[in-house]
Amino acid sequence: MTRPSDEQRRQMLVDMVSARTQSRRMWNLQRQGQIGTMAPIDGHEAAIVGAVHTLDPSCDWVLPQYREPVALYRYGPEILEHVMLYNIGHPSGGHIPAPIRVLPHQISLATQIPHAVGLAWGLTLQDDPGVVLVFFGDGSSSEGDFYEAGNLAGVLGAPVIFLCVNNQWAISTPTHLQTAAESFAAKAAAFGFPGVQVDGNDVDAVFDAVHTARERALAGQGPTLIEATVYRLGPHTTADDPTRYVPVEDLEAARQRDPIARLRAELEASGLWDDAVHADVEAAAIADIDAAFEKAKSTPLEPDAMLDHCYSQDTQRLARQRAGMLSGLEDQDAGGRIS
Ligand SMILES: Cc1ncc(C[n+]2csc(CCOP(=O)(O)OP(=O)(O)O)c2C)c(N)n1
Ligand SMILES: [Mg+2]
Repeated sequence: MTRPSDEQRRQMLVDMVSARTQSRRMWNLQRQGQIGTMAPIDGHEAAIVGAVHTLDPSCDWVLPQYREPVALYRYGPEILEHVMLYNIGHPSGGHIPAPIRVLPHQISLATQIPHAVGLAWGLTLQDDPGVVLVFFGDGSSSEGDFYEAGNLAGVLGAPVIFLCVNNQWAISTPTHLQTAAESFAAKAAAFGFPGVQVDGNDVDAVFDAVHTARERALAGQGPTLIEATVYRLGPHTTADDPTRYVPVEDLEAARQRDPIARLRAELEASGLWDDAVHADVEAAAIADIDAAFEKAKSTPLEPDAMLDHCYSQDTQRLARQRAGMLSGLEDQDAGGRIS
């Protein structure tokens, strides 16, 4: 087993606490009508942070679903600006500038998975070092995209790590209605590569599993499917009321396995964490998300930015759409509706 060092574990807890704090801050901003719908991270922290801490941000890529971006500090604090631009509905919210190797988060379920395989294949063809880590949920695993991408990755031996965060729910659909398979990891058998299950509340176990998968990928041995089992401790999104379908006793039992409480207790026992450190981390996290929010709000509005980065050069059709959009907005401008 590859264990993270004490310093890595301390840094992982910083990232986990920061992510939960910022997610809760975003929840409040949404309730104040200041940002759009958001998906709370509570319960997913160890699965995301433990995985991302095995990566090398100078060569490895991350493709998130929609719950992960706020936990991707390892790839740079600029990620928060993307999160806030997206959440205020800014047209630039769909793009993360180079050199950050994180693709924008994905709402359309599972579409990030074929992208990940294509990206990983491209790395191989270009002889680039690095691997691709793609996150998706138990619900996303029912999409055709997952099966097509898994199959192709197996055939190509692409350097990609499929990380299925099984939080037991896809909005209100429980896992027993999601699949009749023994596990989500078991699906790797059909693709011809290993599938492993880890306790996603155990940051060390996640670190070990993803580290092993990365070593395999770098050695040219192809993909791995990892199922990290967690429990969604909050609502699906700000638009959800889980009290209508989540059994109270299941939620209570899951709270006893809270990934942050678990790592915090271990680090406190070894003198690496205390209440004062915790409070400092939370305060810094709030300051950072508030700064990102202010920056997003003052970012100039370029409505056609949403068409950038579709192709290296606009196709003729896209160029027509861009021109039409801008002239339409000018007309509105003249009518004083957009400033
Ligand atoms: C293609 C597609 N179908 C349906 C939806 C609606 N939808 C949004 S989130 C979600 C549940 C996804 O569950 P899961 O993949 O387990 O991720 P989780 O929210 O649990 O993290 C659904 C069905 C969607 N966004 N995209
Ligand atoms: Mg789920």
